[in-house]
Amino acid sequence: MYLKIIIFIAFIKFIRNGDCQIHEFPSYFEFGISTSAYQIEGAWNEDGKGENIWDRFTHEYPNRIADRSTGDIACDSYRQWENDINLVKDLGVTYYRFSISWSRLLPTGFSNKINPAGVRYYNNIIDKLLQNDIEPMVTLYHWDLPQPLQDLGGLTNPVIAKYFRDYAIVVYTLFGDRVKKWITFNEPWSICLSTYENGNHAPGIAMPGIGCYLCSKVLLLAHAKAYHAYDKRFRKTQNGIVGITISTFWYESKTLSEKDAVATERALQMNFGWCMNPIFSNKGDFPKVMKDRIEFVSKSQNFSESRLPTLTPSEIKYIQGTYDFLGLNHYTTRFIEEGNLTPSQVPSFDDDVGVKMEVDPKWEKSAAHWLFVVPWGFRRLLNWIRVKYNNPLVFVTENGYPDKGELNDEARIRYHNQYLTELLNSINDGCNVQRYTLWSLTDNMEWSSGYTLKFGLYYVDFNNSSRPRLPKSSASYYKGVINNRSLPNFTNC
Ligand code: PNW
Repeated sequence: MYLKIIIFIAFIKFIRNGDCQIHEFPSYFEFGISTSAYQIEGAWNEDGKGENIWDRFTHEYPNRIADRSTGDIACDSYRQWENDINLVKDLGVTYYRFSISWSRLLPTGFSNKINPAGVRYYNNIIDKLLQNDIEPMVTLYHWDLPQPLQDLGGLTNPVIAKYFRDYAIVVYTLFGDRVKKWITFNEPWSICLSTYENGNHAPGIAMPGIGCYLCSKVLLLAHAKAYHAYDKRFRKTQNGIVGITISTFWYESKTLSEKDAVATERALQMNFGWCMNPIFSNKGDFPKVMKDRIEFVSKSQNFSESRLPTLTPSEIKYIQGTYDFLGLNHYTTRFIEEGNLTPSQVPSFDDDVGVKMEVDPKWEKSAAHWLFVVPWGFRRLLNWIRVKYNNPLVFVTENGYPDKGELNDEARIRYHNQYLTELLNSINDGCNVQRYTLWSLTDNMEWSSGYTLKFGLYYVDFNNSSRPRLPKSSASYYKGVINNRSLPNFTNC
């Protein structure tokens, strides 16, 4: 009889939950919120800060920014940092992901001259966070390269890797007694493509099919140098961890055909795998499919060698394994079909990838032309990473939804609830995801979209010189999730 009751209860549980084991976020799971320096700080030329590539780009080419705006004032967070930390605190998150402005700390980009006001600013933020039991999680490079380093060729010049390491050492030395989670770079794919392929981002250099690949090699070496420097000189005494944040779309094959499946895998490897493989795979190096394809296309375009630089055996070894965690930024999904595989005579990254990308007209749109709401793609991606890369420790470092700034932002709430549902499902699938960081605390300077797209849980009035903040409905939604450690209406395991 006793056994029958147990079987009956188990059966009812099974019907209600399917194969879903948990409805609540596990006790180790943490929620956070993120921002980046250029997007919020303002004070672009104050207290000794040097010029960076976004200062130069927005000043020199106002028409390259949707609303001709700049980050000169942005959210005025350079002044309002204390208020912002109060907003972070109010959400109930356990950590805050923000970035350090390289040129606020080292005005010329070089480590021989440190700006005391910059040191003070980040010390204040870190100390106030810790006083409030919020852990600082710090990104070293969120797109705002010091202009003098760009004048040397930026991330296409290998020497920049050394200057990045020097900058990282200054940062570890100054703040590493209190900061225990470091992210070297935010989104290599965005950095290398937006900067050097299409030139949509500062400094606006369009060198299709060439610049982005040079950038990726320098960036990987810079990351590895910063990682090894931490390992050698700081890990023992500071006891922190160092990772990198890689962003990716999820790509889903449009059909069941073999050729579309191959195209989809190539697209994933040339987006996510590009910098993931060299660091996180057992063998290291750029993905084979990527090397083969670019070599083939380059040769057919009459280049003497592949446009993708080679990583030497010692470079491969130096880069491989330089992570303690994977930072993952994810927003959206595309369907993939095989594209035109006959190379065009004009080199470009898209031509190298050789796929057709599509969206489903039924997918819910957002205010950003690139972002469609496809929550199931998040679960597929997390599981693909689990299988392909030996289930690494994943911190989701960004996930967010853009609108026009509505205070009653129901679409944002829906987006986050659905994406968090899929994240919980992926934990049930066995994925080692331990953190979720929502993008973003406040509305802010959305790069070449200026202030036309808003990702914040807090509204900022950019027409008012004191930049007042107001909580949106999504702020109380997120607070509730954090407080209950579960999702409203979590059903579809
Ligand atoms: C990220 N995509 O960029 C950046 O890290 C943030 O600074 C930015 O504000 C945020 O996402 C929202 O855009 C991305 O096309 C830009 O998939 C584009 C894509 C992904 C991330």
